[in-house]
Amino acid sequence: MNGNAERTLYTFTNSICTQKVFITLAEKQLDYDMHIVNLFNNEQFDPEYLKLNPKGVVPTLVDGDNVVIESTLICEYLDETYPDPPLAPATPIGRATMRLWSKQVDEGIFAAARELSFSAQFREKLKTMTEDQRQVRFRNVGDPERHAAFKSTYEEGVNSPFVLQAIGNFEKMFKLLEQALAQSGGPWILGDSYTLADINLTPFVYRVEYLNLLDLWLQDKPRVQQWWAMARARPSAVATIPGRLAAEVVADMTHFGGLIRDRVAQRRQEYLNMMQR
Ligand SMILES: N[C@@H](CCC(=O)N[C@@H](CS)C(=O)NCC(=O)O)C(=O)O
Repeated sequence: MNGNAERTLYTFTNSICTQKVFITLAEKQLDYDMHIVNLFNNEQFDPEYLKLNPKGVVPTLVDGDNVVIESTLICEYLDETYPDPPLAPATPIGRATMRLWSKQVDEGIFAAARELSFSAQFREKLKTMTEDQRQVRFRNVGDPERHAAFKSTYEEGVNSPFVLQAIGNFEKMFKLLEQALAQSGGPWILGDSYTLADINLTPFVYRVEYLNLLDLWLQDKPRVQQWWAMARARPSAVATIPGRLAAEVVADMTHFGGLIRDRVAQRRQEYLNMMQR
């Protein structure tokens, strides 16, 4: 990073979607400035910011004249614009396989990590707000499904049906990951090369690890364990995830995740029983 980069990344502390963009930028050794959009102060709904990102979310990348939103698309944009080192397979089928992983993140794993984080931690933060502040926060969650999840995880915590769905999404993803690694032969998801498939998953696996929950899913998955030992230690990931998180942020995730751990384990069993029928 430097103060005069041609690139600006709009983000917020511990934004899980931005972390994959951070890793991609680090792999490519690209400089950028960071602009903090304070989500707790509703800065994502500032009309000037909404001109860049009409969804009112982070991250947003401004690269010269180009404005790119959606973390998966930002990573692909960076890979195509700055091809060295390549982070996507050379063949169409390889890229389609890689994108199945980003789709899985965008269609389930992101929401799953969000629901677990909300029910463990952000719920506690919401409880410290005044009723008026809370209502503003609820009103500002633009999308009806997100609004329902937000309200439900606030009111019911881990007992929310959205949390059962989250647990199921992680269950399915880790099972598929074990199979994919067996098929590719590893060490990375698609085989020999580290790609956006690995990058896309890394922040979400870090999040469940920080929440003290990862071993619930990894205990019977030796290939995923090996993959994770390498993915979490990749210098680009170390520098941009643990390297950027303040000690108290990590301590909070570990503490609040630890409080829901037993109940998450019970609900995981509930999910497994339900799926056996
Ligand atoms: N699919 C989007 C999701 C973006 C997203 O929801 N970002 C979160 C932070 S990780 C956010 O900005 N939330 C705004 C809010 O909580 O109001 C992406 O991958 O960029």
